[in-house]
Amino acid sequence: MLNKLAASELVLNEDGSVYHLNLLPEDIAEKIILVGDPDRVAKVSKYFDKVEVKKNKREFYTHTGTLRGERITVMSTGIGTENIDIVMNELDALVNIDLKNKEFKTEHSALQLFRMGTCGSVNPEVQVDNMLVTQNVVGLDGLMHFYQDYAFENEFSRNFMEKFPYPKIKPMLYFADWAEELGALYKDAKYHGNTATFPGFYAPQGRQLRLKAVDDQFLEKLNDLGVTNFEMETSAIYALSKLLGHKAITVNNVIANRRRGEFSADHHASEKNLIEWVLERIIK
Ligand code: R1P
Ligand code: URA
Repeated sequence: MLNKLAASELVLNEDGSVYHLNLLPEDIAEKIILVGDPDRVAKVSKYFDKVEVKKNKREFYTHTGTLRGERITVMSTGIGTENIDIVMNELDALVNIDLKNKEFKTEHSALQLFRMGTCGSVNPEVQVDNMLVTQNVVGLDGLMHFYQDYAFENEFSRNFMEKFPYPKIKPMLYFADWAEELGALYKDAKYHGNTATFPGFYAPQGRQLRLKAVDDQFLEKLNDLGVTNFEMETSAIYALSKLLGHKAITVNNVIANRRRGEFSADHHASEKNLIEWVLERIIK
């Protein structure tokens, strides 16, 4: 691979910022909270002591400031792993590529990434309005089929792959190898789960409005294989962080229990609780 990147490969805006995130290297902290919903960014940054950077483009909103004296960034990713492809590559470019010369830096910088999201549960025992940290993640989206060096294996993944009953779908499995360093964020979570990341909200998550899903027992079968919950970003966050040398963890608030047909009675209060719960545990 050539060290110097062509203008078509690393696309920059007129001010030198990365193309989609619209950010310059000095706009981000080493510690970054990723949320799906752009509206959640201000709900997080209102807890900061001060906000120095507010930038946005498309669904990517970024606020950077300090909290209890520590520099921190909160950014929205929008929905889905295709957005995470953009977020991870452009965040990495901000710290590991010299944007002016379009050359890889010789010294690697590692980011700490915390996805603060929402999820549904497929396990009847996993109750709404509680925090779930993703231990293993099953990517049922297709993003990682396009990258080299993506295979990660452990006991959960071997068992899952052996028994997964849908030959047309190729799952990709990853896991959090950062848990011990996380302290209270990991220890205090009510659930440590195995998350499925889906490429859609309806049939991929077993929802049938006017269209039928290929298997109306899909969620039950995933639960039988040890899956506790599902959402739409974590597989790509874990896989690309690992490949790019960053540390990532997902904490999701469970807002729906699909097996019991329950939804959080007040998901705004639940979101506020998620934000306060995570901030309390990632800043000393
Ligand atoms: C679907 O409603 C969205 O909610 C979940 C899913 O992963 C998907 O992005 O997460 P966020 O609440 O973080 O967006
Ligand atoms: N996020 C999802 O992707 N699905 C749900 O049901 C809830 C949150």
